[in-house]
Formats: sequence, structure tokens, C-alpha cells
Amino acid sequence: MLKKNKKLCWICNSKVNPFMSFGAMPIANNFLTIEKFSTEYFFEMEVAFCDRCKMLQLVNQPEPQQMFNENYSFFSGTSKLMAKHFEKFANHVMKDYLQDSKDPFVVEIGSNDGIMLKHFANEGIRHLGIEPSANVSQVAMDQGINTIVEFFDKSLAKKIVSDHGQADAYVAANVMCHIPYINSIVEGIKVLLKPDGIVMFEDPYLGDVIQQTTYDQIYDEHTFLFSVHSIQYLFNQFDMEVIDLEPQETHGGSMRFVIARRGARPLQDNVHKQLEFERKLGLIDSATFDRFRTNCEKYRSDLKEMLNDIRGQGKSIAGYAATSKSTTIINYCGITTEHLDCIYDTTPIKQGKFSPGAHIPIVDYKKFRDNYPDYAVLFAYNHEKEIMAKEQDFMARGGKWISYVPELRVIG
Ligand code: JHZ
Ligand code: SAH
Ligand code: ZN
Repeated sequence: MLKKNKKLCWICNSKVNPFMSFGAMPIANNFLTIEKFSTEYFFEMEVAFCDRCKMLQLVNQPEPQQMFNENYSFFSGTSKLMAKHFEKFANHVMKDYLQDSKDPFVVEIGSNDGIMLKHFANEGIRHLGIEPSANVSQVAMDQGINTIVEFFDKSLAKKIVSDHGQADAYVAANVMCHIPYINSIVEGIKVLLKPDGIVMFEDPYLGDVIQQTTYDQIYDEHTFLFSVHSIQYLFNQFDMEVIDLEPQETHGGSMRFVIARRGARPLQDNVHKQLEFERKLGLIDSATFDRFRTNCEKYRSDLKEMLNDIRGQGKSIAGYAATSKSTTIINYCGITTEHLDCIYDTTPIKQGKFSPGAHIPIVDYKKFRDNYPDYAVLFAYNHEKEIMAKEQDFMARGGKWISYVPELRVIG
């Protein structure tokens, strides 16, 4: 466990006061076998807002190696929507940021199974993925994508520069918010990047989390939830600045930050507009997070009550998609095997195992149609379109979906 009981901001080292505790939480992607139940790891998941740098953050977190290792169970390529999304992201970088370079070099951290880098590789562009989880990185390497199986930090950045030279672009998706020692990452980016190089990364956006009460974006891997204010503070510390923003619909609402060395590239108007929007939304006021906690408590009791009512009527319920986010929903709301018979999922290494904490069986999604429940809780609301399209027959046969984003509702 990192930082136990110190309660200091990961970015600016100020003292932080947790505004909320989710209680004892397991590792969100630790799908486990029965033999491992008795030794399962839990930590108290407390969340704090730093008044100084405006970063929303976990106070304690398991060690990175406990979460990201050769048994990591999130494979990016499982979603068709995300495959398309990363193809567009890669094309955007190539078209708008690499044209002026003779022999461009792109570095991606958290490259996972190569879902984004393969598009650079296919165009013959020099590329390097940094991916510490050996099983997912192997999938990328099997496709000929250059990958280093390590955690990115400042010292690795120096090594990359001495082996390959500086990079034109540093890209990342859904990984920057996972790294507690993020100051070292930003220092590493500075070492790695050419003077006019570009940084583009995207993560779930705090504005969307607050507006939709998607508290399930808070789990062990997500050290931070970013706003433009907090990212501006983080990079300003190292003479870099946010120059552009590209909001995304992925993962329930994300923000892509475009960053360069201070003064190296023109600043777009939308940065100031978004900062103004964040002030109006209260993303820099601690009172907002007290309201958020109250909203979370209401969401929790409403969902629990709905599941209890349905079970009281003797109807069956299953979960659909064993997402990381569902680990927070299930454990925070006290959902158990009394509520859910199982959770259907497409990921082979999750199937046949049990969910973290609540130990609900994970079953191959192909079996869903053999034994439709009366209700299915959609734990991947971010993949709603893709899942609804694939599972049309469920509703046609009278099945009902339960969704809780943007509000708790029954569909069907
Ligand atoms: P999905 C992970 O979050 C973890 P998760 C991580 N911390 C993060 O930030 C984001 O990804 C990027 C299943 N599924 O994408 C497969 C189906 O069963 O919302 C996976 O188990 N059927 C890095 O885990 C899970 O959903 C389907 O049709 O919350 C993935 O969930 C689809 C599309 C997915 O990410
Ligand atoms: N970019 C992909 C994968 C996100 S999952 C997508 O958006 O779908 C987050 C990934 O980051 C995991 O595969 C994890 O192993 C990796 N990761 C975690 N810490 C890292 C670090 N310090 N450096 C590089 N990768 C890291
Ligand atoms: Zn701070």
C-alpha cells in the first residue's frame, strides 16, 4: 500500500482531508478463484479534493504492481467502439501533428494490447509502447508492435531518449490518471519530448463524474479524476501548458488534453472557456464534493432498494459486463450473490472466476442467451449501444435492463 495515513496531496504535497470513504475495497480487476478468497487484498478507499492544486484523488492506493502485472484482466481490444475510437485518435495525431517531421517518433504509455499503436505501426511510423502488464503487452508484441514491459517514469524516459532520441508525440489514454507518482511522469515527458513536441492524453473527466454522479469511476486504479484546472496546475509546475482540449464521449465522458512546452504552440480559446465552465460547475470548490458524497449515498440506496424489490418478487437478476467500475458499485452498494446470480462478460481470463470482493461468478457472455434472467444490470453503460445491438433478443423475449447512468432506470 502506498502513502498509508500520510494524507498529503500527490501533486502539491498539501495536507488533504478525505471528504468520503467507500469503505474496504478490493482490487477492481482482481477476478479470483475460490482458493484466493481468504487472502484477498482490501484497502480503505478514501477520496480527497486538494484545495490548492484542485486535484481529486485517492488518499491511499495499492502498489502499482499489485494492480498491473502479468495477470491484468483488462484488454482494450474487447470493445469495437474503442477500437474505432483509437483508430481516429491515431489518425488525428498523424495528420495534425506528425506531418512536419521527417522521421517521426511516437511514444505511448499504457499501450495495453496495442489498440492504438498498431495504426502507427501499420503506417511504418517509429513507435514505442510502455506497458508493464506482461500479458496484455504480449498481445501487442505478437502483432509486431514495439513494446517495453515496464512502468514509465523519469528514468525510463532518459533511457528511451538515449536509445531512440526524443519523441514528436507522447500519447496516452486511460493511464495518466492511474499513476500516483505523476510528477515524475511529467518530468519524464519533458525529458522525452522534442522542444516542439506534443502531448495528448485522455482520461475520464471530473466534470462528467460530478454532473452524472458516476462515482464508479472511483476505484483503486484511478488515483485521480482530472479537470482542466488540476492538469493546468500539474503541468505548469514543469513549464508546460494545456493548449487545447478535445472532449470525448468514451468511458461515460472523457477529456483529451493537448499539452506543449510553455510558449511553444498557440493556446486555443476553448481552454479558457472550459476553465470558466469548471468554475461555474464548482469543480474548484470543496462544497461540491460534499454534495457529491450525498448524491452517491442516494444512488446507493436507490439501487439497492430496486434490486431488493425485484428479488422480493421472486425475479432473477444477472450483471452484464464485469467492468472495473462495477467493483465499486457492487462493493459500495453491498450487492451480493443474493441479488445477482452471475455477471456475463466477454473476457476469457475473467470467465470462470469470481468478482472482486463480493465473489459473484463471472460467466462467458455466450451463455447469457441460454438462460436469460428477468433483469440484467448493465455495468458497462459506456458500451450501451454496442451491447444493446448484440443482445437485442434479450429484450425481445421480455428481458429488462437496469441502468444507473445518467439516472437509475429500467429499460424494456
Ligand atoms: P470497460 C477499464 O475500465 C480499466 P472498465 C481502466 N482502469 C480504465 O480506465 C478503462 O478500462 C479504460 C466487458 N464487455 O471498457 C469486457 C462485455 O462483456 O467499461 C470487460 O470486462 N461485453 C484501465 O473495466 C469490460 O466490459 C461487451 O460488449 O470499467 C470492460 O469494461 C463489451 C464492449 C465489454 O472498462
Ligand atoms: N490505453 C488503453 C489501456 C488502458 S488500461 C485504453 O485506453 O484502453 C491502463 C494501462 O496502463 C494498463 O494496461 C496498465 O498496465 C498500464 N500502466 C499502468 N501504469 C503504467 C505506467 N506507469 N506506465 C505505463 N503503463 C502503465
Ligand atoms: Zn494538491
